Amino acid sequence: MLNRRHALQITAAAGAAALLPWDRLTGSSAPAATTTAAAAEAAPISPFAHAMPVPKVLAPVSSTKTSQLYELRMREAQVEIVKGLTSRVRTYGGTFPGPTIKASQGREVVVRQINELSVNTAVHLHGGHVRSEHDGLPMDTIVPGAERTYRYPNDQPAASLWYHDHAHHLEAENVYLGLHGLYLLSDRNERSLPLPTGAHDVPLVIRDARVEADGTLLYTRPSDCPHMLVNGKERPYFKVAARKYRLRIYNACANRYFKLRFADGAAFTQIGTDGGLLEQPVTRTELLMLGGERADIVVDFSRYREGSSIVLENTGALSTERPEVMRFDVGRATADHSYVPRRLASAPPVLPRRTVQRDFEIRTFPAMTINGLSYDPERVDVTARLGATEEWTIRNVDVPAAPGSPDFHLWHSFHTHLTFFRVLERNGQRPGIRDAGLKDTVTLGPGETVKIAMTWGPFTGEYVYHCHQLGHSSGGQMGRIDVVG
Ligand SMILES: [Cu+2]
Repeated sequence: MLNRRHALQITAAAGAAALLPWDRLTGSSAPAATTTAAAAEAAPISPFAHAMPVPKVLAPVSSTKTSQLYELRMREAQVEIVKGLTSRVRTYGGTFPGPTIKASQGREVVVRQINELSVNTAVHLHGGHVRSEHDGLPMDTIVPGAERTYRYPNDQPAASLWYHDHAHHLEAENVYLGLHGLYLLSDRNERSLPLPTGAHDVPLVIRDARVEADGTLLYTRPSDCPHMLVNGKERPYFKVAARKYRLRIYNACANRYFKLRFADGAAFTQIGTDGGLLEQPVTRTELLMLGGERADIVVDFSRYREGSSIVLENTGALSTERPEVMRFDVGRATADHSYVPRRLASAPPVLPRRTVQRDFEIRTFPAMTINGLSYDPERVDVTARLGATEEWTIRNVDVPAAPGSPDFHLWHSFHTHLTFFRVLERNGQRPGIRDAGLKDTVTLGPGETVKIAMTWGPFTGEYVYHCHQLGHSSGGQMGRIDVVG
């Protein structure tokens, strides 16, 4: 039933659309690269024209037993996203997405970031437990021509992390235009498991885009982004052997969710989430993921005949969009001694008593706010004690869109810096598989409520929590938390 409140909301959605941050940004601060073509026409879509690349692994400049030093220059580059077109993008080190940093638990990673772009940047290690001054806070920016050295202690278990831009009001556009890369942290436990490794451990960085007919990568609203990129290429194909693969899936979209499934409905095994390996694997057929979330899965392609193809599709695509995300082309069977063990990691420690309860209301209309407030870096929204375990109830008060109309802007993905959390409840019920394990980003559909719990630490200092629909965080859907001793 379309009730009055609902109808008003739709009207508000139409009227407020001009105020949404992707509009503001494309109109004002966007560089020539994104504004020269006035959103004329998107490049035509011809799926499976590219082989999917795997982002290259960055070599350290120097390393010792306890530390590795890396260097990255943030600069513009020309890349081919849609076959035959050249797009200007913002990169870490000239590649789109950036190079992968491989880290090990117990060995510090130091990254010297040099900003050769014409915009402010700040580098955040998403899911990394790092000191405040190395967290890439929105106001802790690297101005054009400057540099900054970030230190990551890697004092946490194996997890599929990523580094990306976080500069105040600019993160959505900066990430969209290319400022993101993977950070794969391993540990002794993970290395001891019989999971697929090496060439059979493949990241899939999935995101939408709008590439204009002249090649311009245009930052705009997600419903105007018909292209779907995996590892920087529009709807690629990937040749696999008929064996098991570990696929680390990232939703790196600035502003949309997807619902991923194999076109034949085939089941796969989820082994990890944001915070690393699950205690035990689970069988799934679909992944609902919003910006910032990761899912680590194992897929057995030996079930397919040599020469067959299987499409990964997004059933969350708009009806005007193509659902294909990428295609796996299955080759011959090879020896495969990998398997998914019944136990992957030890159970996370039991949460101590929750001493503090907090409530958060997150909304898109009339403005991008949390508890009615837009982010102000000078205002402390939450003060938490180091070591305190807190319970946060987060409500998405936006109501569903009319059936069939785009609703990406009404979803929120709540992300905390510094520490992982556990989802205790979703809409008053025990959480399901998609909320299992340690999380740093939790998805809220319109009208949904989640209850999460976390222990604040291991460091004191200033941090943030925010919606990881980056258009929303850029628009103010973010709060400041100070952890005090
Ligand atoms: Cu949001």
